[in-house]
Amino acid sequence: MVKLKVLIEKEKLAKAVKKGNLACPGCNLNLAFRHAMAALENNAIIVVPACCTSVIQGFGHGYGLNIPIFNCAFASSAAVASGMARMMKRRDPNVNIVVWAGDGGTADIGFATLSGAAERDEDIIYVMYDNEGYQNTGAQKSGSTPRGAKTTTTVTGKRSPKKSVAKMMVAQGVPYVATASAVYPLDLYDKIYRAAHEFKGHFRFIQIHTPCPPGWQVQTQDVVKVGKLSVETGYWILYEAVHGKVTISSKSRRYQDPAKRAPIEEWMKYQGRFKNITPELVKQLEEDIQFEWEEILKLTQ
Ligand SMILES: Cc1ncc(C[n+]2csc(CCOP(=O)(O)OP(=O)(O)O)c2C)c(N)n1
Ligand code: SF4
Ligand SMILES: [Mg+2]
Repeated sequence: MVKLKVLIEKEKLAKAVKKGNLACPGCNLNLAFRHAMAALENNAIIVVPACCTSVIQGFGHGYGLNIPIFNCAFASSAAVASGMARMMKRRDPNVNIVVWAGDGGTADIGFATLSGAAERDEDIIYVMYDNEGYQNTGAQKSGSTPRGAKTTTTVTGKRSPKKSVAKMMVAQGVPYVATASAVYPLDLYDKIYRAAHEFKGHFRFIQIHTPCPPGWQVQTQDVVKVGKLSVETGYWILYEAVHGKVTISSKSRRYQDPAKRAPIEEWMKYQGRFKNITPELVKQLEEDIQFEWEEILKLTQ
């Protein structure tokens, strides 16, 4: 695993995220972007559909991210990146073409182009940063919102489970799939680095969990704790899959045993989106977690 000192040095060199940009205080997406660009050594062109990142990047003198960005229509990210990757193959094949899209733009609106680009094995790294809702437009529910969470479109709590996009990519046979979290930067760095260096030339998919203070109604000072509890409760599983074979990452390994997981209530108590959740929905959410573990563990064999 990369050393913290190296990550800090590389972030200083990359300077991908400018100080005082338009992200909310405590935004984990902003952190994830910084860590990811350090791993890519800024050798990338980023394709961004409408999402919080397109706000954070700003425009004109307010430009908040220090890297070439191409903004595209919501559903088209993976198609736009496919064209770009093919052109760059002729001009400068070493450049990484990276989609950086939200969960709404990936699990829902951009899923068709994502699946198409994966099937064609385009030379793209597709990053889905997962803040579990359409946060830029005021916290609506997405396919990636967990069961029980209140959003402005699920006012009594979402009734269906979180869509498992990374697992769908594994099922599609994508050469390299990984899940990561903004609050485990070294693990995140390693996965982006590996995607860029070991699997260049192929389609790669990385889903990064990025807790969002306003959308999840979490106090800024608690956001890292909530990110860690996402892993410690077993809710968010960190893993890598190479050509369909899953390896559970070290930070998640012990939580395959349900007895070692932190209680889900401990995670929910910091988040206003779970306020007054019914005991029935809590139970169903716990069942969702166990189901996901069983599904992922089957892929390790
Ligand atoms: C075709 C289209 N539909 C809707 C919108 C409005 N819109 C802009 S950003 C956004 C939310 C995006 O959610 P997500 O992809 O999860 O990114 P986040 O805002 O959470 O970062 C929506 C609905 C749009 N720009 N284009
Ligand atoms: S709404 Fe959430 S993801 Fe968007 S900028 Fe604010 S903290 Fe970041
Ligand atoms: Mg989102």
